[in-house]
Amino acid sequence: DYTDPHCGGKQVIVHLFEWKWTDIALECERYLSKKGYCGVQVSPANEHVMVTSPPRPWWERYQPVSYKLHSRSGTEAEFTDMVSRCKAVGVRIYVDVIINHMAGLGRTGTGTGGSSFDSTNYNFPGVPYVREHFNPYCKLNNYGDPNQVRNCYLVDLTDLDQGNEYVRNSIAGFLNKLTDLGVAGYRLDAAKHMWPRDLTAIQQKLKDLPEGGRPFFFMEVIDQGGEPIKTQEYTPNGYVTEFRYCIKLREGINDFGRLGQAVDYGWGMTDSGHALVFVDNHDNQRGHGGGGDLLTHKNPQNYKLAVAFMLANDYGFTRVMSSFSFSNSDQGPPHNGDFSTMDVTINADGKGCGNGWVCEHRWPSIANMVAFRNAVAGTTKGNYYATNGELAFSRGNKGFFAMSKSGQMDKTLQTGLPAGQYCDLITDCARKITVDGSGNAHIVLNSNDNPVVAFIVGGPT
Ligand code: LM2
Ligand code: CA
Repeated sequence: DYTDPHCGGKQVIVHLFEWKWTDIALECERYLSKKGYCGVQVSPANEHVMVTSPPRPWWERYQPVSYKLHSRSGTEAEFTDMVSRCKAVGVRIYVDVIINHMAGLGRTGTGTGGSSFDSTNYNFPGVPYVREHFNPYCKLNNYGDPNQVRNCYLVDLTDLDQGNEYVRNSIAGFLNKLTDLGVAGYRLDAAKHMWPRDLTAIQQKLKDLPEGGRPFFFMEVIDQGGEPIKTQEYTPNGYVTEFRYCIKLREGINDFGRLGQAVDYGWGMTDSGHALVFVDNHDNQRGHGGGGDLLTHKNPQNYKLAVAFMLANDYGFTRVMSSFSFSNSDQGPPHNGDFSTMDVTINADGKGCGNGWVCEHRWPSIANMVAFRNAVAGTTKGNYYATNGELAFSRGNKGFFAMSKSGQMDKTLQTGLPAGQYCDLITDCARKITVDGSGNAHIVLNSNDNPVVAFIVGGPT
């Protein structure tokens, strides 16, 4: 079973996209542990190409050169320090691993860890991999053909043959090294481009975590309906990304009346116990990887509502995106003159970041919903109320959530909760809610900044 994230029942991970290991270690200690985040998806940790044209794009990290732990985010020593410091405060690390391919055809030179490579000749001495470890060249241009999707070259990236025993052992060795360091799981990049049976064979070569249990796996499978490859082929291997939810959440924020149908099993959406869900990811927020018209930090008001709803709703295992600001879709992270990644600075109010880092995971309507999701885990929705611009529901008899598109609400609603005084989690108790003896409460929202209210039984009062 590859579905346990190993974080003591916590329910939310955050993708600290392109952050340096030193900054992630600090964020675990000063913030994520206190807010109840389960863990962090980190950018690829292994050695990758350095692309000069365009200058150092974010996507250079999706072209591996070797499995040495030396990337744009830092050295092996820094990585190791981050994993153990985060783990010590109860925050786990999930590594984005690229095992479908190595660097793109035609690329040669030296990687971030000093290894030479020559994709033209299929030579990656840092692993090492040679010609026989790759599938024969064919261009991937027909997503209607599962054989092509698995065996041909995605955007000319040199496609590894995961049916080859040496390749399987090399990949397993890489993952086992990360497991030894205390990593709790993996995001499998381009899983759709690998055969599920090969992933199973690789998983069978993996160690248990030092504290016991199988590593957590979530596979990137872009299934938006309409292609033969389905997320369900991968659920035996762990969680699978559910990209249709991104579309459903964007539509539902336009008209809250549609959020009741945000999970559409008629459309083939993944069962809740295997769906890794998110409002946007590092790819589709910039038009890559199945991107389109989605909600991102660039539309902050609707974005807050979408993420808060996702965290309140009873579907999937949730991932919050934490971005850097960008104006073109290739642009890499905020950098110094030598292209080294800039430090993350924290704003004085703690609710955002500087130096070009957006830190959506610190926005109150997002960050404070983590405690809500953790508290109501295992319950279902009740007392559902929705109009075009207002929405509210309870989660079992443990919590109540409401949001308003305009930021305004003045409504008496059934909460399903025991009578008493409750604190709004979003505003750290600046708003208080009284539930009367029949379970009703007068819900008042009047802030554009915090268009969401959430309270839990057993929370602060
Ligand atoms: C994915 N899913 O399976 C991601 O959705 C996708 O965004 C990734 O591509 C892909 N896997 C590989 O991990 C990203 C990026 C591409 C970029 C690749 C490799 O979206 O634009 O391709 O990483 O860095 C770039 C160039 C492309 C070129 C390729 C190979 O944009 O034009 O293809 O490098 O040199 C000739
Ligand atoms: Ca492949």
